[in-house]
Amino acid sequence: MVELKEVHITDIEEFDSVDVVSVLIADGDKVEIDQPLFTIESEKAMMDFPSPFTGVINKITVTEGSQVKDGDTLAIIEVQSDEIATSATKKQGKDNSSKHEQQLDQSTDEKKIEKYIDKSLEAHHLQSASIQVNPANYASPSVHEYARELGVDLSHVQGSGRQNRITIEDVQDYVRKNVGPASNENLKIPSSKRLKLMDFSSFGETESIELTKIQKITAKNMQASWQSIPHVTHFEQVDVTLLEQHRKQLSEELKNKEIKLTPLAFVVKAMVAALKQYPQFNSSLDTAAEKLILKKYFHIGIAVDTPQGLLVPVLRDVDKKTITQVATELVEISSLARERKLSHKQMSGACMTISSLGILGGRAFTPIINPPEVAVLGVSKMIIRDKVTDKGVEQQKLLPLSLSYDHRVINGADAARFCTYLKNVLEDIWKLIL
Ligand code: CAO
Repeated sequence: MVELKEVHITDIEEFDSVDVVSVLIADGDKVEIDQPLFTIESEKAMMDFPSPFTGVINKITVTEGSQVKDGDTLAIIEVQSDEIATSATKKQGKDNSSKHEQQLDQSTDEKKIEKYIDKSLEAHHLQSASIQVNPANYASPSVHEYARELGVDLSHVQGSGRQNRITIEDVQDYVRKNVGPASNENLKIPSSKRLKLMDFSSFGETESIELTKIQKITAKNMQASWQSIPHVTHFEQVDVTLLEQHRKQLSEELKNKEIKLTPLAFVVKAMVAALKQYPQFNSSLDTAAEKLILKKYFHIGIAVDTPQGLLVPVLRDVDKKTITQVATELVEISSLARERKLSHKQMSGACMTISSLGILGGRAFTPIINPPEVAVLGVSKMIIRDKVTDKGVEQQKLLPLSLSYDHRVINGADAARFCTYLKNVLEDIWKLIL
């Protein structure tokens, strides 16, 4: 006997909805249990959604581009009754093993760290709220539309809904407080304050391009960071002539193992040494509780340039890894980022981020802090110059570093000390081994 079984989307973590990016099946297709049916996209990650049954696709209830919520039906599958029992047994087995994995997982420090990070993020939101900026800006499309009509920037509105979601009432409340008593007239924000772009086509040909999801999220996060954190950038140049000689030599030896060793692996390790020396750089500011949360773990975020936009995967426990392990993982995480295969977990929990434009050029830049971190290190292209020494003219390689820091947590002297330490370690790489 054949039964019609609905395929529901579940476990979409903390997201309200996710997008169906591609439909991998068609009506009438035979599918196996665990075979990918759809590719779905949450905030910054894409993942395959597997079939819970073996059977034949009776109906697909979503299309590419659909937004789905937890519990929504994605498809209907014709399943033979005996297959239902098999699927249930397989699923039960899988559930048991995943429960077991979960239990194991929960016992690891990782779980504790994740909770800790969530708390830090919450703290960051609170901290931002205290200066009247809401970086999360969570609101339904209708609230966004309403705010747009009134010319209200939602990043300044404090949400009172579930998980600080902004409601229509919050927008009205904001307008009342900031514009005066409510009346139809004074609810209107002067048109000069509305962000309406002019029609550029009057000057010449134009093209309107839809932003990718990653670009939209990055824009929102970067704006929130820039508006809520007082940034200062400290510049330094490191003589990496010896380090480069050593790296080239090591690279040759590692070629057989297909390990690509770039200067970045050394910078990552050196930065962790500096974080240990100056713990305030490995912290998050909780302004609501007026506390600084110091982290005792060393996870480093790496900004990766991908065709869809900027992603920041995280190298975990760098203090416990060798330079070759870091180099190997750098290649792995940047490939995963470019293939959009990173999980939410692989992009969370960074203590401090490195943004390397080494291959692209530039003398220096001012990277933006990735909250709730308090500092970010920018790396620019090495400068090669001639240096006169006792032995004659020698080639010197200088690596430009740009450290942006949160001036509420770190002062200029701290930044100078941090960079000097980083410079000393990179100029005398034996310190990395010690
Ligand atoms: N100076 C000169 N050469 C450098 C260098 C530097 N600072 N850093 C790296 N290189 C060289 C490497 O040695 C390698 O050359 P060889 O193969 O001859 O050794 C080459 O440049 C390529 O390096 P890479 O970019 O593949 O690897 P990486 O480890 O240096 O960086 C990654 C990896 C993922 C960080 C990088 O590819 C990337 O995406 N960078 C962009 C980050 C970004 O967009 N930041 C901006 C954020 S704000 O908008």
